[in-house]
Amino acid sequence: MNPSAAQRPHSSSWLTIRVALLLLTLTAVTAGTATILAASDKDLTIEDTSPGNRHTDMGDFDGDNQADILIRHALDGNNHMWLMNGLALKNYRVINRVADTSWDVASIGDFDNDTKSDLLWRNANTGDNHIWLMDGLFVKNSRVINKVSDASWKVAATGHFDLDGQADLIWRHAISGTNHIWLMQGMFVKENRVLNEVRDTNWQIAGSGDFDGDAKTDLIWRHAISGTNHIWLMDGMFVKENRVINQVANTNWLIRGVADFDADLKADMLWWRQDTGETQIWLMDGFFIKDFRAMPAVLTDTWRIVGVGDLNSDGRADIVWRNGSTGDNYGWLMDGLQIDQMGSIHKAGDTNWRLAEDMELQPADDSIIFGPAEGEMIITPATNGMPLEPPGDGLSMSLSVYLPMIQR
Ligand SMILES: [Ca+2]
Ligand SMILES: [Ca+2]
Ligand SMILES: [Ca+2]
Ligand SMILES: [Ca+2]
Repeated sequence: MNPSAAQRPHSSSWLTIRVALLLLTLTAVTAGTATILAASDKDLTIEDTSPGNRHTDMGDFDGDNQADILIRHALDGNNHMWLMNGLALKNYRVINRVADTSWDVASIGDFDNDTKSDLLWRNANTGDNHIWLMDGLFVKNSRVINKVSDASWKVAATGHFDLDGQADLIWRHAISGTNHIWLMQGMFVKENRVLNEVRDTNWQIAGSGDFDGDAKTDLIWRHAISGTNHIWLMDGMFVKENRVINQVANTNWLIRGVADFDADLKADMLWWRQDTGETQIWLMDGFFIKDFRAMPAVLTDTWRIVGVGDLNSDGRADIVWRNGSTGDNYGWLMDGLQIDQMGSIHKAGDTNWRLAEDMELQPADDSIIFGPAEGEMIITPATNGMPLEPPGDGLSMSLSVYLPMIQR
């Protein structure tokens, strides 16, 4: 990464936030001199292969409380695990290859409560699902789980909803707006229930995290057209409270991470504006923004936020950037609204490597004029069940002897 300063001429560091219902206008602090990353002429890289939105929460695959990086090659299906120690690489290994690139990591979570993150693979063509229980650099166990043939079902969130320490899944149907929760028990679906329906599929689950500090995962919804945002505070499989929070009418602003940046045990939000490179963090207390700040704008369209997780085990979430043109990776170690330290992470030079945590970008429609805050989200009782099918064929795994591709 070229650390030289560069100025983005059209970078507007003022963000107007319309506060829903109160119609109060706040003004964000300016980003200051945004001189972090070098400018580039390249266009914004928008991947078009990923099956639906995925959150950017990183996994901790070896249980040392430091988030790790899993990267997958989009063409040959090789997978590499990087165990991290801050911005440094503690250890890495080629892990099992999944040659069929219809398979993608749909969820990262600790499904068996051993404090190590595991993987849910989903085949976008067949609807097959497969869990890998991970132990650091190794797949300790794997199993085909229930098939979901209808490709419109997407894993929309991963979290701990019933407090058994085993990560659960929320599915959203891209056409009907039906939502389901799977309570997981290791490699098995313990319980499959319908959640409240949100028929307007412009509502997307933009992230999940515990916003109110009750240790139960909550959901943040963002409307792709109006820019309205809703939080569902969850109590297990039920919505205990549902409120509009501050609107961000410009839908170029995307929520790129939901994680605890200030170690108050309440999830916060990382925003990234895809047309200007601006970033902003909201420190949350339930439904309320207790503090927020514009972070430095990243002055090139080729850098994208690809992961959010605590790289250095200080309890504060950090940010991983990847340059889609060069394969460079870069980290910001955060202390709340401050960047404590920043620097390069190892490089994966072949740009076909993708972080498993990365999610698809939703291109915004600039022609839409956005109005004032919309009202409540219409939530209807659920009726349509999700067919829970027997497991399918699963994925064929092979252990690759692919050469390491890590560069300094
Ligand atoms: Ca780790
Ligand atoms: Ca909660
Ligand atoms: Ca927090
Ligand atoms: Ca940290």
